[in-house]
Amino acid sequence: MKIIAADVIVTSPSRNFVTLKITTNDGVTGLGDATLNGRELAVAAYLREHIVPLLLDRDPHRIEDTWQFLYRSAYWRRGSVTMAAIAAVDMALWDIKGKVAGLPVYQLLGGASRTGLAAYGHASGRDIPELFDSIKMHLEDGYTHIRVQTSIPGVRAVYGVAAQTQSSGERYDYEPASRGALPVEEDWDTRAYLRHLPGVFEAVRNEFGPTLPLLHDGHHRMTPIQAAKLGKSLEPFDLFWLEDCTPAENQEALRLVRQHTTTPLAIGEVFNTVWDFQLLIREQLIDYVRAASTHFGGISPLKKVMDYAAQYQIKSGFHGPTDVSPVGLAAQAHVGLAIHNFGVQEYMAHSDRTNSVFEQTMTFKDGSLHPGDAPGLGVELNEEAAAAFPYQQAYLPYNRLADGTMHDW
Ligand code: CS2
Ligand code: MG
Repeated sequence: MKIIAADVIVTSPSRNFVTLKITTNDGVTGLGDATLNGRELAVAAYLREHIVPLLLDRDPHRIEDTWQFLYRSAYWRRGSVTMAAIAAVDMALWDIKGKVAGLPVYQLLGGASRTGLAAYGHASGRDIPELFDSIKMHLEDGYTHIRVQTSIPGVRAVYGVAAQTQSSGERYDYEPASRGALPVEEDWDTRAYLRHLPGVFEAVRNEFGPTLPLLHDGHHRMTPIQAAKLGKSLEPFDLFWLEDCTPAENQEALRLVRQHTTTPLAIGEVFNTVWDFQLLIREQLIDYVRAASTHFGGISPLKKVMDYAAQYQIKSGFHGPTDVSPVGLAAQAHVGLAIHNFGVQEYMAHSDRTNSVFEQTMTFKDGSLHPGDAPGLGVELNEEAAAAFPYQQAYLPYNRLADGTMHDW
C-alpha cells in the first residue's frame, strides 16, 4: 500500500479548520485535524510545503515510523505548528489503518475499557441567574459534568462567557476566536477574580447541591501563589478540577500550588509533547492531562502520555472545544474509550454548519460520548460543503491589565 496524495483542506463553516486528507493507491483515505486556532495557515503551509512531499510513496501502515521520521527529520523539534502538522498525519494514518482492518480505531488501541465517555459542557453567565440557566440547559442536554465560568465585576470582557459574544442569535460556538484582521483586546483583574469566584461556586452548590461534578478554567491567568489561594478558597465547593491555574512552562510552579490545596488540577491544552508534562506527571503535580490529539502530535503520542500518566494515577481530561475539529475530537474519543485511566472528555458540540462539513458517527447520549464503530475514526469530510466556506482571518483575543501590561488570556 502506498500514499499517492495528501491534500490540505482549509474550511471555515462556523470557524476555521485545517484538515489533512491522505489517499492511498488502494483508494482508501484518512483524515487528520491540523487546526491551530488563530494560526491555521501556518500549519497548512507546514503541511503543504514541507510534509506532503515526504509522505508520497510511503507505506501508510508505518504509523510509528512516519511519526518518528517527521519528528526527528525536521531537526527543529516540538512547537505548536510542527506538532499540529504531525498530528494530522498520525490521525489520518490511524484512520486508514482502521478502514483497512475494518475496525474502529479504539479497537486497534486495545478495545473499549468503558461503554462511553463522560463529558463536560461549558455553562457560563454574565451573572448568577444567567449562569444557573446555562447550567440547567446543560443538565437538560444530558451533561453529567459542568464547567462554570462567569463575568467578573469590573472586568469588561472575560474568557468563556457565552452571552458576552452571543450576537444576532447565532449559536454561540463558544470559541471566542473572532473573525477580523486583528485580535480583540480584552481586560483582566486577577484580584477581582479571586474575590468573586468563591461566591459564585457557593451559589452554584446551594442551588445544584453538593454532588454535581463542577469544573473551572483559570485559563493561565494567575501566579502560582494566586492559584494556590484560589484552589484553597474553592475546596469547600469540591471541584472536579481547576484547569490551567497558572502558566505551566515552568512545571515547578505547580509544586507551590500543590502544597496549598487539594483541589484537583488539570493542565496541558497548550502542550505539544510529553516533555511538557514530564515533571507534572512524575511528581504528581496534576490530576488530569488536558492534551488534545490535534496539538499533541496525534493519537500515537496521546496514548503514550496516558500510559506514562497511568503509572502515577493521573487521568485524561482531553481538550475538546470547538477549535478541535470533529476529526480531532473523534481521534481523542477513540483514545479515551480504550485507555484505562480515562477521566472526562470536554465536549463542545460543534455547530450544525460544521457538522454539515464533517459527517461523523460520534454520538452524545445521556451525557456519554461514543466515537461510533465505523472503521477508522468515523468522520468523513464533505469537500463540496467545505469549499462553500472559505478561510476567514480570525484571532483569539488577548489581555492587557489596567496599566496596559500584557497578560495571559
Ligand atoms: C479552553 C479552550 O476549552 C477550554 O478549556 O481553554 O477553549 C481555549 O480557549 C481554546 O481552545 C483556544 O483556542
Ligand atoms: Mg482550557
